[in-house]
Amino acid sequence: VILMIGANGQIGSELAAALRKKFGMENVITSDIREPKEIGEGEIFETLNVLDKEAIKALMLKYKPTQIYLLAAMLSATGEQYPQKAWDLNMNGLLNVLDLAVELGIKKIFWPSSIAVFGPHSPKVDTPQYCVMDPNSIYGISKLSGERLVEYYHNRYGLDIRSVRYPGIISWRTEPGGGTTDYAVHIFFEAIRQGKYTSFLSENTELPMLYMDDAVRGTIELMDAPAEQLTIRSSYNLAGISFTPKQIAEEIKKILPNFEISYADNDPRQAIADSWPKSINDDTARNDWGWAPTFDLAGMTKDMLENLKTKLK
Ligand code: VAH
Repeated sequence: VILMIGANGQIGSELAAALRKKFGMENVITSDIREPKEIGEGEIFETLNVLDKEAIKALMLKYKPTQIYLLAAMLSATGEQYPQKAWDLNMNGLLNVLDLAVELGIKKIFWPSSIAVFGPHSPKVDTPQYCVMDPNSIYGISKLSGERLVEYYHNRYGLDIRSVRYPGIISWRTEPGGGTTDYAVHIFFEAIRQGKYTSFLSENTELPMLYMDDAVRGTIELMDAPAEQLTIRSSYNLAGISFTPKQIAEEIKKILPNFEISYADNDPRQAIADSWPKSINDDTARNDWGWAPTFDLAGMTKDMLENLKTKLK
């Protein structure tokens, strides 16, 4: 039985669908701070505040999960508006889950980190698994601290915690909230809705991204890998496609020739994006558990626009 905490977000909602398909509806309990718009037939959902340790414990005793997926967090852009709340949610939510997992003997946990753990002095290109990491967003600081915590709880208490440093994730099923990389999602929604988009990141801002289908598959492949193969217990670098707003706009124009992009300047998210790498080296994930992305920029663009044409009709 899997308990997912923070299951209504951009990644959680699609991970939940994939896990239900793999393990059966009755074996996936989703939870989040508020009810989702709709709960599908046979789906089990519980409202849960990850900062309420007693409430988490009650759900764990009720459903006796053997795996926890902790997706609840405040992302980078929103975090800069409410840094104390972001730290509280991202760190104390994680600590609640880790301590309860030790107390109740729940071994397997998935917790996402992010390329936001890298900072201005980290290598910008082909950023390695280990390097200087001086994140300067509260989100990145909380994710770097979280990586140190999950590795400690693995070494000290034997928890089988697994983690990946997600790049910006691109998807069409759920509109994301509060991310710096979300321009790369909004651009597709606006290309269909308006035929134009004003990017809050400058045209040459190159960032590491990953298509949701690859992110979900990679996450499940990591969780399925034999524990003895895993050499990283902080969080694995994961790479997909690196591109700029200009490059993705060009790709969209190949399908929607009349699409127009413009650029807003001095958006606060630009400084966050400028502190992050342009591209990531994921050799360790490839060597340890066979990771490989499948979508390139053209394939992702085609899939996004096809699905959004239907969804936004
Ligand atoms: C964000 N989408 O923008 C998230 C992610 C690497 C980016 O952490 O905050």
